[in-house]
This record gives sequence, C-alpha cells and structure tokens, in this order.
Amino acid sequence: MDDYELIGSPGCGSAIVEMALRISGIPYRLTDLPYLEPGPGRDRLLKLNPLGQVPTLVLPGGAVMTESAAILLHLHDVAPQGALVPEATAPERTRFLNLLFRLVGAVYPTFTYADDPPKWTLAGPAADRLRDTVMERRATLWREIEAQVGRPHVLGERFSALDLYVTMMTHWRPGKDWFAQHCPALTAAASQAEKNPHVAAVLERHFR
Ligand SMILES: N[C@@H](CCC(=O)N[C@@H](CS)C(=O)NCC(=O)O)C(=O)O
Repeated sequence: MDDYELIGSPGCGSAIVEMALRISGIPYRLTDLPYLEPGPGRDRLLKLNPLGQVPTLVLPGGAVMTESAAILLHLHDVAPQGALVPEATAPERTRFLNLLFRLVGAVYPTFTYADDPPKWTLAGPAADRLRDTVMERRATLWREIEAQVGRPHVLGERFSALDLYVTMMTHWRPGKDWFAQHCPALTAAASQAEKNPHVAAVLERHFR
C-alpha cells in the first residue's frame, strides 16, 4: 500500500498535519509546492482540491482529504496511539471539539479574507476596510480562545491537536509580539508544544 501524501507549503497549515503524522508514527511523503503559483503543481492541487488549499492529503489508495480538522480526526482514527484527540468519553472532549472548530471555522478563514483583500472586494479603501475588520475579528477570536486556554497545554494537562494549531498559528499575523502581549496563555502553550521533538523538527523545516 502507498504511503499518505501530504501536499503542503512552507509556513502553512499543512505543517499542523505534518506534525500530527509524525507524532502518530504514520508513514507519509511530502509534496511541498507554492500553492498560489501557476504551474503543474497548482494544476494538480486544483484537481485534487478545487479550493486550491493546503493541506491536501492523498490517502493510501488515492482518496483525497481536505480540511485540516477532518484530516486530524481521520489520523486519530487510524493511529490513536498519537493521542491527539481526547476519546469520546474523556472530560476534555467537548472543549476539544469546540476549540478545534473555532480554530478552523472562525480563525483560519480570517487569513483567507485578510491576506489578499483585493481578491474579494475592490482594491483601495474597500480592501483596506475589509483587511482591518477581519483582523479586528481575528483579535476578538484570539482573546476569546485565550480565556479558555489551560496550562501547560491548551486543554490543561493533556497535549492534543489543539496545541499543534496554536503553535503554528502564533507564528502567523499578527505575530509573536502581539500574542506575547495579548495572549500569554496561548504563547505559553505554543512554547510548551515546541518542546515536543516532532513539533520542533517540523517548525525547523518550515521556519529556519
Ligand atoms: N479550512 C482549511 C483552510 C486551509 C487554508 O486556508 N490553507 C491556506 C494555506 S495556510 C491556503 O491554502 N490558502 C490558499 C487559498 O485559500 O486560496 C483547513 O483547515 O485546512
């Protein structure tokens, strides 16, 4: 049987899935590509995922999965030893699901809309306003999540896939200084996660 193929890009959310694959001990190969750059890589990505987004995961056998949260839940199904998802009866399960979907359903799309506003509205003042309002929304979301973060990990004693999101997303705008000032609990959880050797290795590959 083939290995999983993770299609991703440096610095992107595909790194979250890469961390999960490593922690879960699942064999995989990486296809890094500049997802926005026209060319054969993007053409293939668009055939697999019409939104042209990474992560996109090709499963052994050829089925395709998109959406990082769906992928993480799937990886936990096939390799529960990774312990990235609290089991159905675990007390942290509801908070895990709530925060997971907050991160992918509310925080992640702010990058879709604020990274390149002229893609969605007229260039100029309308685009500036869209960027500003979406970034305000992101700050509100992070503050709300900050109020729910435990120590040393997002769920408290238990490390989970949420720590992978937080570690990666605190590298993104508005940047580490903003998080250190406004979200100390998120910053601490991210630093704690970086102590995991798999997380550290993936961060090294993406950012250094
Ligand atoms: N909901 C998706 C979001 C993925 C996403 O937005 N990825 C970014 C890269 S970090 C991307 O591909 N952006 C290009 C685009 O949306 O056109 C997930 O959780 O996997």
